[in-house]
Amino acid sequence: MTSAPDAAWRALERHRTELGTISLRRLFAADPNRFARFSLVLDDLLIDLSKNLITAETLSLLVELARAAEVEAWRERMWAGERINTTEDRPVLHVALRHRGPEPVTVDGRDVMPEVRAVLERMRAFTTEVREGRWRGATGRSITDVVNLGIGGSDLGPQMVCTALAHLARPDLRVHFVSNVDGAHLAATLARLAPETTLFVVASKTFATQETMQNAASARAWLTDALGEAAVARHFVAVSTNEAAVRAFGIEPDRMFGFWDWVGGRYSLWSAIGLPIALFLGFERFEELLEGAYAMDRHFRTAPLEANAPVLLALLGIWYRDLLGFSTHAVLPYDQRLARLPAHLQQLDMESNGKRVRRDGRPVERPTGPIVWGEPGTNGQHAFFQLLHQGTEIVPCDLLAAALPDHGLEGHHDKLLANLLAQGEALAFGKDEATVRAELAAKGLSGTALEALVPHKIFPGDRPTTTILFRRLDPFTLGRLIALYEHKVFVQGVIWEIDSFDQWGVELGKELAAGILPDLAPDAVPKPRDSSTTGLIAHLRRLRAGPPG
Ligand code: G6Q
Repeated sequence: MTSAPDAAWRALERHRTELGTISLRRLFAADPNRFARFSLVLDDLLIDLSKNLITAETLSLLVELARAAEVEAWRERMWAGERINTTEDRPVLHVALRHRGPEPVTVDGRDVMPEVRAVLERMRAFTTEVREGRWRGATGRSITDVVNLGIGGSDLGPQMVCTALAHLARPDLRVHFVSNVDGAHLAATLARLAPETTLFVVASKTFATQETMQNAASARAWLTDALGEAAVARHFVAVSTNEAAVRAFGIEPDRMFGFWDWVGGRYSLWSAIGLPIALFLGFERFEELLEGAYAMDRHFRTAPLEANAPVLLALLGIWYRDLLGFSTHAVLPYDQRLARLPAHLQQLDMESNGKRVRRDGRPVERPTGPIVWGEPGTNGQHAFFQLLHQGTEIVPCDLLAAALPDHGLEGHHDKLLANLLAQGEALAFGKDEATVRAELAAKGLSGTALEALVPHKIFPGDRPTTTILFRRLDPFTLGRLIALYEHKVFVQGVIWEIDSFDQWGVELGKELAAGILPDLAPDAVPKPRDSSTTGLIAHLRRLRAGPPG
């Protein structure tokens, strides 16, 4: 018997064949209202889908797929606190962290909101104390530098937000993020800091991650060498779900900010993992970020699928990945402050939907999550945009920008926006042979010189972009934007029938390195392995033993 999703997939496959070559030029010519028909407005947020390779029928078939896959029911199961992260047997409730309404959010019949609010209140009190200079270091000086020690989900989100909103921070309280176990990262950061005025936030859900624990131990030694053991109490706080390990490290529970196993690492910036954000920008700004996400949550939960921003972005991604065979997706913010957004979304998307088996263990039948990558415009234009325009891969792109800047420099922002608009236009409509010939002729070229250049100067077009515009990059807008992508990833996971909330591939890395570590010691007898790894270990040991002779 054909299931409802199977029938919806088949209908899409037929539609894809019928469409043949999709020409954006033709689609725009055929419908003067294409922009209005294919764009979505949520307050000041505009999402223009019109430059995508879709017709109205494509969208309605995609929406049927979402319906057949029971996206609405899965969405409600998430909000109901059901254990939809099946392989870890956990609920998925990052939406509770930014829930601002009076309604309860329950897990196993228990409202989690009182605990969520209690942690937020402790974050408010602590961050206010630090920012007002009332929290003193061991020698009585106030804090000027906060160092977040965390990796992956305990680093990327808060770092991205702090980078994006640094224009709202005070110059006298700086924030630094150290993630890599490469000591070069911590050493370069500490070299600029004074122990007396530095506060470390050890951010680790498990409090067992090798990189973070090594960085925390080295930071602790750096501090105690200068100020003595007793100083740890004034210069270290922890964000974790593992109270016993935090205590064993020497941080008392009153300086620990907790969260819960139903918060995935890549979805945790809304929890106490956001502590560096609140320290850097102030707790009110952090709350505005939560408000923005909450606004997107309400939209996602209530808007019909046809007009639901995360759902539509998800469906476009499905169309490109599964029906048109595009394997990557670029996020191109025309905003230098969003330089870390591609890295955050890369983790969000690739860790969530980089899966090859379905929830029930059967292999997936279609490609799942794309490779997500990107850089801010206009920088990317002078680098990899060549491939976007004329390469053999088609890369659907998201172009993002604020209408208004938050700096006072004249002459910049219009140029930035003009570039975004020009790129979207060029990628969609290209440059045809007749235009190329006319341009070259106008430059005085003819004959074989002209003929030799023509093929190189043609831009095929039909390269899809989604443009996302907002008034300003403020905490509310950023919160709304991140939640938009989170729900997009959720919807895709439901349609692909995968568990978007586990990360066994990441866990593997954590185990493997621990097994090899002892074999690097100079006097170790390495365990038998494949000849390549064995050879590499031997070579490293020779290199580390010093120069030959
Ligand atoms: C995120 C992943 C992963 C995780 C890090 C850090 O979803 O699970 O990126 O956040 O491995 O883990 P800890 O917070 O436990 O140190």
